[in-house]
Amino acid sequence: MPPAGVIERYRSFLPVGPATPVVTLSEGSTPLIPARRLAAALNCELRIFLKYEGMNPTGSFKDRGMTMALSKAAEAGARAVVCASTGNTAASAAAYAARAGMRAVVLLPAGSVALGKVSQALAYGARVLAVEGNFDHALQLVRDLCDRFPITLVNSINPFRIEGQKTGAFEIVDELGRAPDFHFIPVGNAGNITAYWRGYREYDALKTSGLPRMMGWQAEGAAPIVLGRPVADPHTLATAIKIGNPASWAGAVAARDESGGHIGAVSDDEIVEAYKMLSRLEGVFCEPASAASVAGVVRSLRDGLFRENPRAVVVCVLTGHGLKDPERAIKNCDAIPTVPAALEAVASAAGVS
Ligand code: AN7
Repeated sequence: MPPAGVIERYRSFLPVGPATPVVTLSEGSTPLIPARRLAAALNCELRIFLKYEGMNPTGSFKDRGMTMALSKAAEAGARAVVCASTGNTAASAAAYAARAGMRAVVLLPAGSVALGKVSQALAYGARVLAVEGNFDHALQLVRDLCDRFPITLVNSINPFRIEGQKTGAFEIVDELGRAPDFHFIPVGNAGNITAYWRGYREYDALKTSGLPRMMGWQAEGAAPIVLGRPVADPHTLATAIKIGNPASWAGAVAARDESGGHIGAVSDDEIVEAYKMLSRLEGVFCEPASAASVAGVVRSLRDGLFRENPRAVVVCVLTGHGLKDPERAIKNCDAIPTVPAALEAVASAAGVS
């Protein structure tokens, strides 16, 4: 059993000392699941693995960064933290702040956050504010707030967030025994692709574990890095990555260019298709934004990316749990038939009679 929490598991790689109070919920050590039925359905021989980050304590990868951000905030004597969020950062910040005995303030773009995430932020006791604007507006407000008032920013522009999140790459290499050939990952504010690339590089420098090509995926309606300019009014049903001006833009471009990778865009239809395949073929339920990584694999197969290496090792990061966005799951399916409480009716409706 690895030690509980990413700070203890990877302490020597992280900027913590003996005096740092470790604020943890035993995050990390998430499953790396082989996806053979998915590969078969895609008619390919790729060795696809799903890094199921929905299995973190608040249901997303944000917990890896938040254990670091809140531990360092506690070490510095902070009393309150704040973030702007499409939802998962808010849920995670609220949980780790509760754990640390601190106040959390979270700014959400009004009407654009999935239900599960809102319910979490409220349940963990954060001060939740709905901003009449999009994520990019909310992030600017949070930056200004932190310039003026004594409150610690825990968005991924906080460098400790990226430090914590790089542990995802360590776990993948520890489990595979080497880096994958390709690393597919959704891109929103671009902190996570920056973090994974840093993690792979640090491990490679120490263990010559190799480096993957970093394959980042944005939603077509929110693809500033692909377009090469900010998007003023981003839109996508994958609300987690509905971001028009990513804070870690430069980090994402560096990861792409240094690794010989690619950042592309997939449509909402492609995202939903991948989302359905994951749950129906593999029993792995992720939120729509997470499925952008797998939609990226489908697109890359079509574009012939794997022609030279059809049996490549491919990791897809599934960043958030499907239960984050129950409304989307239900919208994608037929209505549930209501039946009389009678055997014949049930057998007939079940399709077994
Ligand atoms: C499920 O919570 O930006 O590229 O405010 O929730 O590191 O931003 C969430 C982002 C991918 C993109 N998948 O990661 C927020 C927020 C899920 C996410 C991303 C997010 P980054």
